[in-house]
Amino acid sequence: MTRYEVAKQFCFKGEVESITPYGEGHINDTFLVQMKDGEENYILQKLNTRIFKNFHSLMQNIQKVTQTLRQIIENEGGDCARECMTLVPTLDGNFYYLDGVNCWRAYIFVSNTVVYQVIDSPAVFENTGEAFGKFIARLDSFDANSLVEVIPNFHNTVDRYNKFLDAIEQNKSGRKDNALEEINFVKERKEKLSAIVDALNDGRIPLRVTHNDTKINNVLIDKASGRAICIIDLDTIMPGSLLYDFGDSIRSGCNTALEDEKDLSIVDFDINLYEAYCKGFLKGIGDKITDEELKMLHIGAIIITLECGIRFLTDYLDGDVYFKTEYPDHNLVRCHTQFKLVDLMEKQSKQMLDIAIKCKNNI
Ligand code: ADP
Ligand code: GN1
Ligand code: MG
Repeated sequence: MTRYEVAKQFCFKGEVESITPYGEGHINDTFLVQMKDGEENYILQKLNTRIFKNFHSLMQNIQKVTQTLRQIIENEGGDCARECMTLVPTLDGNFYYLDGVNCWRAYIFVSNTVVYQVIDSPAVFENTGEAFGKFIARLDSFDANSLVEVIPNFHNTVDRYNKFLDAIEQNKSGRKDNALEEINFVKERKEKLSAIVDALNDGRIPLRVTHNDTKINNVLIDKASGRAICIIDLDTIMPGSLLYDFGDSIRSGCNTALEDEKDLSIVDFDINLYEAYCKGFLKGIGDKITDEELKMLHIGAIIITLECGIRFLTDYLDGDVYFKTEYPDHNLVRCHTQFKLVDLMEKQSKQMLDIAIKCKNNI
């Protein structure tokens, strides 16, 4: 079915003017649905069902979480229409539409917002941190068992490492020899990779309801105020660790260049932005963070960046079957930026720990 035919299946107000590809996500196909006569616009998404096989449970997760968030935001006197994602039902009253091949869903488009691919403003990043911290705090008493783990082992770095070893072994793309240095970079860090998995298994840090994909283009920033108002891309909300959520924003936001920048000389780790995010995140999460989590925040940033690099490298070895790519070496280029960031963060890890503790003490 065409996207125009699919759009007719949703309860959109007014008449469709155009439906055009939108955003820079690596997973789903996203479209902006513009309506005629100034009616509000919509986001229409074709879910990547190769990755999200259990789309029914995924959509149930989103429904449950957005319902809870809406209630909390309302109680706090916030503006639900802009601060929470609103699913649009189909004509049959469902929250997704199956066209025989694909699974589609729609959200109200939150207007007058912007997403950043690179952040240069500490104020915006501090605010982003506050929004993500608050997100976790708001879901603190949400029953994690009521959520389905839509991608099992999503941030299980031990499992990621084993899949990476399999990919080397199988060398499906035949490109292994182009990536020997990168492969070594990962192998040298094998021992470090399991720190969060171990801490969760030992009960040193809690399993929580987390977002799991907190990169900076998954939060909408209000154009007028510069405030991070709405957290989006809720596909991976699952039980997880706060350290990955903190870390993924740092991975994406403290990078001075794009995730797929080819010129590594402009890829740097901005420690001032790190401090700004810490401040905001710790304010947003308040007393919900434990001492052990606080002491491991910098480890979260390093491990998730390493994990992301490993995932890009694994996909390169597998022949680009997971992430959307625009040219043959795209995944390898992405892997390089991540490994450069890992190297830079490792060298500044003591400073990163000190900053987190200082920010917590200053709240
Ligand atoms: P993916 O899973 O592929 O990353 P996202 O859900 O993150 O897809 O959407 C891709 C992009 O579409 C986002 O980065 C954002 O720019 C835009 N977007 C998504 N939902 C909305 C919304 N409700 N209002 C405004 N923009 C949105
Ligand atoms: C994907 O969907 P998107 O583009 O926000 C990926 C994340 C990665 C990220 C790397 C479901 O995020 O896990 O960290 O790319 N999402 C999924 O940019 O795998
Ligand atoms: Mg996204």
